[in-house]
Amino acid sequence: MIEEAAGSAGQPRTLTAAAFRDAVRAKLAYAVGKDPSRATAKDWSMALSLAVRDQVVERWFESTKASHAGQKKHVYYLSMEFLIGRLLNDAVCNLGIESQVRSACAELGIDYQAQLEQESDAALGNGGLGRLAACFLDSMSTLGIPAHGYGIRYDHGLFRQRFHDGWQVEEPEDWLVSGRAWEFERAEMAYLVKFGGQISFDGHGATYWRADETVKAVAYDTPIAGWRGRHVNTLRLWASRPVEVLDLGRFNHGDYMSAAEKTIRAETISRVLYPDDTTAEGKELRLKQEYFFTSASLQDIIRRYLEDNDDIRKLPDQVAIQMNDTHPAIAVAELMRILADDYRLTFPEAFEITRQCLSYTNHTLMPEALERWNTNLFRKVLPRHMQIIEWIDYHHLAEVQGRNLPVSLDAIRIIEWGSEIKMGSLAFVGSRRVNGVSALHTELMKQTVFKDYHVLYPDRIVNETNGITPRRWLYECNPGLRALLLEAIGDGWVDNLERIEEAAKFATDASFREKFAAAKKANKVRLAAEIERRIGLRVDPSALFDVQIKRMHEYKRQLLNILETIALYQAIRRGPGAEWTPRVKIFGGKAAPGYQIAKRIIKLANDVARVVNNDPIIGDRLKVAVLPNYNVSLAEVIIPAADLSEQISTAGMEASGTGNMKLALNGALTIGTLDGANVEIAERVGPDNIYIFGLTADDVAGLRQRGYNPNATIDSDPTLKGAIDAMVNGTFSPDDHGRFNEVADRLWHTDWFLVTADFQSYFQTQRTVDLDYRDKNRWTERSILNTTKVGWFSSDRTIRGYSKDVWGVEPIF
Ligand code: H2P
Repeated sequence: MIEEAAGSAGQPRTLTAAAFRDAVRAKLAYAVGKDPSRATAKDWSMALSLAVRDQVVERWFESTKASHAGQKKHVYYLSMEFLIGRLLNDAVCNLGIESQVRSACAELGIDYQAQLEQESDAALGNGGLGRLAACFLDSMSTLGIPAHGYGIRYDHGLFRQRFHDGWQVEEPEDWLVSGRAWEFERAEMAYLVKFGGQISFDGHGATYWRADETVKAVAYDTPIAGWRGRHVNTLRLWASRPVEVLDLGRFNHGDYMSAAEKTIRAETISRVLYPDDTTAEGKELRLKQEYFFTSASLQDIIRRYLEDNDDIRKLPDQVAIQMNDTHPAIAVAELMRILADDYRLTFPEAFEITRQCLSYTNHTLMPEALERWNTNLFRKVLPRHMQIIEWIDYHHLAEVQGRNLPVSLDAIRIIEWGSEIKMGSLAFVGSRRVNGVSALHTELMKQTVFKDYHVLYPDRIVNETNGITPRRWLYECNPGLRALLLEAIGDGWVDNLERIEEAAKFATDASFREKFAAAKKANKVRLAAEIERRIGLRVDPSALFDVQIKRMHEYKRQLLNILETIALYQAIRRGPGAEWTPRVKIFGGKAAPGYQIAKRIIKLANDVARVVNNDPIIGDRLKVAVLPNYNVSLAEVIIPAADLSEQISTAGMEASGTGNMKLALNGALTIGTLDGANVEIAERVGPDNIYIFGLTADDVAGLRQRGYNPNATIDSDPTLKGAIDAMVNGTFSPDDHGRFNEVADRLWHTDWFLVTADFQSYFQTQRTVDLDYRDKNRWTERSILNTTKVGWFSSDRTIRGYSKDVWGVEPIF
């Protein structure tokens, strides 16, 4: 038994190191089944996690009871992605038991840090969208907002990235292979999800859906503890299982493969995140995944609601459902289907209830991400939903026609020309609120993609600028800076990040500055060791660490950064004796498996790195580190060590960005365009503490409308031309001169992302960075101002905004 002083909900409790040590020993013996003398590092890490989990679970029960008893409105966050990362340190820090856990580990002779690294990353997401969902879970628990996250328990999350001769190779991620301490399988918590088949009506109002295929969604629950362990919410992920485990008849006839066929088909649905959807099979699988988790979640939401309530019409009083992007947008039709077909409400009633429950977050204006489904495929997989969407579209149009407003009817149609369903439109029409993720992005939503809808529903679009959790992104990942802040201003900033500004006054204090610089240096030493361990490259920790970490995408313009690297390389070669500011360019990011040009840009980065890093003329003046398999855990090592944060997207294209916030909070200065949340970061840190360059969103729109011709720009800029020429003359690809022709051709001919248009301004700004970095005191001062001025970007602030403007919910304490 663990001795601890009983704590009531909301009160931190005390746990002794000795009690915790005994608990770990007991877990090792009775849960893992190992003797200490035989236990491997994995076994210890499992025992440790299970002992910590016990601490979470007690609070979890209390939170669940409290949220039922309080009868407060509950949030359900539906997301195809949750980029959780590791959970052990998160739980330990949030519960405030770090010192006991560390002492217990020391007594047991195990290294806490090494234990943390045994845990595999839950990489159930792609980039910012999935990580945002994970930060929101932390904030909802911290603030006491009763909530569930709902998603898919992929057997394999986002692929593991390896470089083979500089090319990206994708391998399956095996995060579940050595067991997972944090989740509980709920075999009894299962729902049937149907696909395909026929719809019939009995003439008395009843509708029957005779499906072709039915699978079972089984729940796996992970408790998510908030800061100070006051409240614990649930992340419920669905795994797809067959309804019948085995066709015993076929099996007994020796037909073993086909006996298992249904199992394989069913389990395919939760097999991988983002199956390649360039094939018809891939598209169908993706649609099934989206419906699968949405349907199971909605069935679960209604079951929970009916445990405490009996009038289905009052669902919106208790339930706020957030659709994270368009992936769960089928919720609009599914909730209507359940209300109309299972609870026999009329369509107009069902639609009104649905619209009051649901809200939708848009994360990008790029057409590729606003999903569209071919109506034939859709009708085949979800015949009943097709009828419902036709009904919504028809009645919505009819209603709008009656209002005589200046909108284009074509633009507001959900089903375009009878052949495609626009899921962004479905989500908009079926939502109570629709939000963008930064001020600029929300404004652009109103002016472009959702222009006509905005005329129809001027109050529906709201802005909720993204945020990040300061627990994971400072308190846990940056112990040096954490200690310094605790010493200087106490721990109030962890509860309310805006209080971090209390440390701004120390920016000019020599002793604080020295300690701040020392913490940064220690983080850089740690990253340098990690770079050497991962790719065998030695870098000098006193060089400027220049970081671009994010999904590989043309609009994020890693290519602009690489071109600048080439130009800098050429300049150093021309004048090695000049005074150069040593720089390490650090890249991390994965390209979608089917995105050929992005994969070629990764190869370019690796080719440039090989040449630059091995050129004796260059030495330590410039190094390029392209780190494979960028994920949450690697981000936790890179971010605290960064001096410069690259946020260089084509203006108007990055909805918000959240890496920009994490890096600034950890003291990196941003070099960026006026895009996404960079605009709001610039307002807060002030123009002296950020490097803004390049075209604005308005400039970009204007230039694109007039028609941009990159030829003239390239011809008139020898630095730029020299860099592009080097890409195609074999400097970096002596074995294949033509390897980057296509990349260069795009720059010469269309350059949709305006890399060439922004190059000169970017290059010059980088030279200012070089000069500024030499003044270490001044740089540290500005770095401190970044850390202390970006407290507003806490996801706690974002969640307060959603709670008030979007969900209408209140904390339970
Ligand atoms: C996306 C947007 C980001 C945004 C994030 C969260 C899709 O993430 O592009 O601008 O900050 O959602 O709202 P990402 O590109 O990192 O995959």
